[in-house]
Amino acid sequence: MSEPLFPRLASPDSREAIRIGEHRLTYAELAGAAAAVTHRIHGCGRVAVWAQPTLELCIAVVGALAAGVTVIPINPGLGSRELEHIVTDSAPEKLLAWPGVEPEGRLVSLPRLDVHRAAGGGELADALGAEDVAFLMYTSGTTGLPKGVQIPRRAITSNLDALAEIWQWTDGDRLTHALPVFHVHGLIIGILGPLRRGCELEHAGRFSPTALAGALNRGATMVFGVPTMYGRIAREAETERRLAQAFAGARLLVSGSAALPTTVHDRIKRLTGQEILERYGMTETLMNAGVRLGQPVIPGRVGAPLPGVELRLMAEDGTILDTTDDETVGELAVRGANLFTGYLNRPEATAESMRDGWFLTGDLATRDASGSIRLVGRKSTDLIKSGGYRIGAGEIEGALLEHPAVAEVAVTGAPDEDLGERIVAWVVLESGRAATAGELTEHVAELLTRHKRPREVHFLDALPRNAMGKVIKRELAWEEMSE
Ligand code: MLC
Ligand code: AMP
Repeated sequence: MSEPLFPRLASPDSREAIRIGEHRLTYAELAGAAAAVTHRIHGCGRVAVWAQPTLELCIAVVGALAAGVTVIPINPGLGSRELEHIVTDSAPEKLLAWPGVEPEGRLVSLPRLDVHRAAGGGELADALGAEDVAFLMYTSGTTGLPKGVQIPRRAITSNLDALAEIWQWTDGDRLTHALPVFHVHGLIIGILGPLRRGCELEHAGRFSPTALAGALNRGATMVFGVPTMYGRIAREAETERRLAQAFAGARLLVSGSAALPTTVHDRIKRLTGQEILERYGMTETLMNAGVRLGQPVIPGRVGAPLPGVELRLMAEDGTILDTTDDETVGELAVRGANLFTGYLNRPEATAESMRDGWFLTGDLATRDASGSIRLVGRKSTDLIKSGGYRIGAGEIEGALLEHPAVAEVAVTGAPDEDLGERIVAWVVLESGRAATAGELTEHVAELLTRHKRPREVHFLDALPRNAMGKVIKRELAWEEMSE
C-alpha cells in the first residue's frame, strides 16, 4: 500500500487524537490499542462493532480496518426486526464491544471480543486494499428492510482528501460533533476524517448545544452537524449569549445529511456571524458536493461537486440535462471514486441504482452557472429524512402491518420545523379490532429503531388509492396540511 490510511498512526506521537467526555487517547495510544485488535481478529472477513461514541469504538474500527477486515457498525438502538435482518444478511464472524456492553438478540450468539484502551499491540498494520470493503453500512430503501452498502477504502480516502481540500482542513484543526457513529456522517467523515488528517477530535457524546459549546471553548475549530442540531443551537443561542459566542469562535461550521433551512442559516449568521457551509452526501456515495471555504455562501445551495466527483442532472427519460439555469430540475447522478461497490446480496438493487456507470441518487436538483447544486426534493415520497436519519416508509408500513389490528397503512413524511420531516402513519383498522396511536407507536419502536416511530397516527376508514389500487400518498400529504 503506497500511502497509509491514517498517516499519523503509521508513526504515532503523543498528540491527542480523540477525546470523548473525560476520556482521551493520544495517537500513540490509539495505534497501540488498535494494533492489539488487528492481531486478535486476523483472518476474519467481517466483524460487527457496537457503535456507541466511545474510545473503544474508535480503537475497534481502526484495528479492524488495519487488519483488512470489514466493519459493520451496529446501532445500539436497533429494533429486533432490524437486528435480526442485519446479522443474518451480513454474517459477521465476531462482535467487537467492551466491558459493560450488553447486546441482545442475534448479537448474543456471536463470538465476542472485548476491546481495551490500555492494550499495546506494537506497530499498526495497513492491510486494507483500495477496492476492499472497509464498511458495510445499512441504510433504508423505499421498500423492505435496510440494504447493506459496501464502502471501499478508495471511496473513503478520496472523499476525505477532497473535503480537506475544500475546507482547508489540516492537522492543526480540532473537530467537534455529537453525531451518531453508525452512519457515514458521524463515523466516516466525523471520526475517520480527523484521524486521516492527523488532527484532534472531541466527540461531545449526546447532542446538546451546550456540549458542543463546551468543546469549542476547549479549542475546537470545526463543527459538523445535521440541520436539526443547528436549529436547536440557534434557538438556544437567542437567549444564551455565551453559547452564541462559543460558536462565533469556530473556524468552520458544516451542515449536512438533510436540507438546512434558510431560516436556520440566517439565524446562526445573525447570532454568531458564522455562515454554515453545506455539503451533500449519501451512504452510497459519501460526500458529493460542498460549499468551499472562502467562497460566497448562498443559503439553500450545497456547492459544486467535490474534487474527483462528477455530478449530472438527468431528465425522467434518462436524457442528460446540460442546463445551468438553476431552474430545470433533474435527478442527480454521480460518478467517481467516492461510489460504493454495491448492495450486499442485492445484485438487482445494485443494477437498478446504476446507469452506464453513474449512480442514481433519487435526489432532484437544479444547477447554476457556477456548477453549484440546489436540492429541491426527492423522486420518491417513500424516503423520509427526520433529524437527518434516512427512513424508508415501506419499512415502517411493514412493521405496522404486523400488528393484528392493522388492516391497511401508509406512512408519509410531514414538514417539521425541528426535524425537517416527521413520520406520520395513516391507518385503517381491521373491522372489529381496536388499537390506540400509542400502542401502534410502541409496536414500531419494538421492531425498529426508536427514531422510526411515527410521531402522529391518523385513523381513516379507507386510504386514497388510484385505479391501480396504489395509495396516493400526495393526497394524504394534502390532508395533513389542510388539518
Ligand atoms: C422519538 N421520540 C418519541 C417519538 N420519536 N417519543 C414519542 N413518540 C415518538 N413517536 C423520543 C426519542 O426517542 C427521544 O427520547 C426524544 O423523543 C427526542 O427525540 P428527537 O426529537 O428525535 O430528538 P433527539 O433524540 O434529541 O435527536 C435529535 C438529533 C438526532 C438531531 C440529535 O436526530 C440525530 O442525532 N440525528 C443525526 C442523524 C445522522 O447522523 N444522520 C446521518 C446519516 S448519513 P429519548 O428518551 O431518547 O430522549 C447521511 C449522509 C450525509 O445522511 O450526507 O451525511
Ligand atoms: P443517507 O443515505 O442517510 O446517507 O441519506 C442521503 C440523503 O440525504 C440524500 O440522498 C439526500 O436526500 C439527503 N441529504 C444529504 N445531505 C443533504 C443536504 N445538504 N441537503 C439536502 N439533502 C441532503
